[in-house]
Amino acid sequence: MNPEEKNLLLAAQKVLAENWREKYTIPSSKLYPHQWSWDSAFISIGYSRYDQDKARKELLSMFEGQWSNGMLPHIIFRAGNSYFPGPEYWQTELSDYRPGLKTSGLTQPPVHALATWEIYKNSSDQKEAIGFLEDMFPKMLNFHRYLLNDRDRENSGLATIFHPWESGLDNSLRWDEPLARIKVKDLPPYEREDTKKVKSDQRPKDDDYDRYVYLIEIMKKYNYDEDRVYDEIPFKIKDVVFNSILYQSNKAMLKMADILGEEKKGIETWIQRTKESYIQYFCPELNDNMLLYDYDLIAEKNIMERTAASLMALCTDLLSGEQAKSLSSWMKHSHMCKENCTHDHPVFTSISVDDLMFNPLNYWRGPVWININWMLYAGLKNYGFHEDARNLKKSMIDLIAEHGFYEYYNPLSGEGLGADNFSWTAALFIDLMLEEDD
Ligand code: 2M8
Repeated sequence: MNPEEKNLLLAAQKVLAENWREKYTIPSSKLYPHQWSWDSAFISIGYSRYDQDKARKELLSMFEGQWSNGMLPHIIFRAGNSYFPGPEYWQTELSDYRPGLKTSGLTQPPVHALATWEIYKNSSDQKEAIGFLEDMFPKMLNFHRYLLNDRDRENSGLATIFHPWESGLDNSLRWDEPLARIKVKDLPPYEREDTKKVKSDQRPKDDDYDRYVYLIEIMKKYNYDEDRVYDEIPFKIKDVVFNSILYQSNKAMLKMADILGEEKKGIETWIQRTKESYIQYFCPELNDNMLLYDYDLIAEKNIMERTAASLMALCTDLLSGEQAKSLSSWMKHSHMCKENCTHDHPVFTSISVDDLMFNPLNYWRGPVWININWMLYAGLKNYGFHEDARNLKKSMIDLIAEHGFYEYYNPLSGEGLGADNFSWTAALFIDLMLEEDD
């Protein structure tokens, strides 16, 4: 590593050190002062490269918020800092399943088993690593059981999300149509905190927030009872990103079960079920490019928006070599890449730059996100597209080196947007810098 790279690595570690709070890491002090679920998983992957203790604490502390029905909430409210909606708004005491800690009442993509596997692989102390697997395995099994039972009435091996926040890609173009159908009634007054801290043209619209809040009102009305919410909530999606991650996480669970000598049958059944439904739900007419589209259970149709989510099959092992090749060549020549952008970074945008709805500044509606690119990078490597993977890695590193550790980036200028000193950007940067080259 040259001195410049060393400095960058130290800068990334400094971001994490500043955001570390005894046993967990906040995503960013400016906007997100609590502990978020999939953030914690990505962050722990970064730590696993240089501080195993923090990596383990990060994930274990996240599971302190797990509900007794297995649900892992998307936020644990740790400190008294201002964020809307805060614990007093969620009122999770309405649920019989809530834990002792204050949490939100919905979940986020299950990246945790993938992260646990990375921590295990990167550990140099075999005994500690196994002890960690032993601690994590039952917790994650409960979480996945919740997702594939309570959240899969269709028995499809694909979990249903009830809220855009559960996708992690909050105001993605994919949710416009399902949200537009929702008629908001009797909304209690509320005040947004986010737009006091970040320019509003980089954040979701007020109309979207009304719907986010309204969906929580429905969950509260039914005391967070999964069955009743499943019946009543007007947003029910089989999300392609969420389920690609869940499938790969189950594969990681199988490897852990092997090491721990745990029963594998249940996990194998889930995997088999997902395998049988994945293409049928997400890729109804076998298209040459293998692009994927979420399935809207209420409208009973796919959401035909081309976004980074359409590429996520690459992060699973569900494609044949041929299918992966056509998806990757579509990626290479598509408007996701820099060919059509004016700057030097061939990183993937959250939606196509030539989509009419593309907005280079607004959150999940155009900007570049490092976690998405990092997952696509892993996918390219797994399918053997090493040169493409190397190029993508270099571009991510260059983008961050030039512009800093931001939440997201303007794909046309590279400018950092949203929150600064953003933890998962720093953590995944560390992972890229410290991984061994193929
Ligand atoms: C963003 O979401 C939160 C709500 O969960 C928000 O906008 O307030 C998303 O980018 C989400 O994926 C992420 O986990 C969270 C914290 O970084 O911020």
